[in-house]
Amino acid sequence: MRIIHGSPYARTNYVIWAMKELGLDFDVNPVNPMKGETRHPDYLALNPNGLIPTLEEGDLILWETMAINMYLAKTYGDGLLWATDPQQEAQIMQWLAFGHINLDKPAVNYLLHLNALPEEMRSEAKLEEAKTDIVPLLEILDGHLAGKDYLVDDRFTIADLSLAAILDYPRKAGYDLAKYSNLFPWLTRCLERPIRVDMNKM
Ligand SMILES: N[C@@H](CCC(=O)N[C@@H](CS)C(=O)NCC(=O)O)C(=O)O
Repeated sequence: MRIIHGSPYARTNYVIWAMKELGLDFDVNPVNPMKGETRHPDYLALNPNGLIPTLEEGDLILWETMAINMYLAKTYGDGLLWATDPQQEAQIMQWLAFGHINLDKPAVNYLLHLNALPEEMRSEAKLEEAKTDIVPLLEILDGHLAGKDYLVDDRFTIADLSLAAILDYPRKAGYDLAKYSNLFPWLTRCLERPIRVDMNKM
């Protein structure tokens, strides 16, 4: 039995997308941070950080989106979402770290503090910080993608999936990504995958 605890509108969607691409069966246990459900003792017993998502797969309890998606891709995505040699594996990990450690915070904060959080929780300073911090990261990605369809090995891997899911937040918030002539077609290519299109309809 595989359960993803979280909300499809939060970072949980990165994991749901990966499981769907891999053709894995799973149930979603809805956990809503806005209702305080991440602070419930039963949830904290699964994830002491009180954050979503958490993956439960048999005896395995795993938190941190990057670790969950690496585990899923590595375990079930041989030659599909994961690497076929150690150098590709290292490059996938490089881009995952870049995405989850560097890009995720300004990308998500841009949406949250622009309009997704309730008005009283929004911060103009955090929005400005996100706007400043995201620019050099988008330039790095755009530069890397020149002449490439995908980040690593010119095929769709968990690195593309994770970074595209991260960038879907500012895209949905109307951030002008179209001016990045390499990044934008790549992002469109990833987000137009049928599974993602279906997810974005929900
Ligand atoms: N580094 C964590 C971040 C998880 C995270 O911040 N999740 C948000 C929702 S997208 C959350 O649970 N927020 C609730 C809170 O901050 O109390 C990961 O990638 O899994």
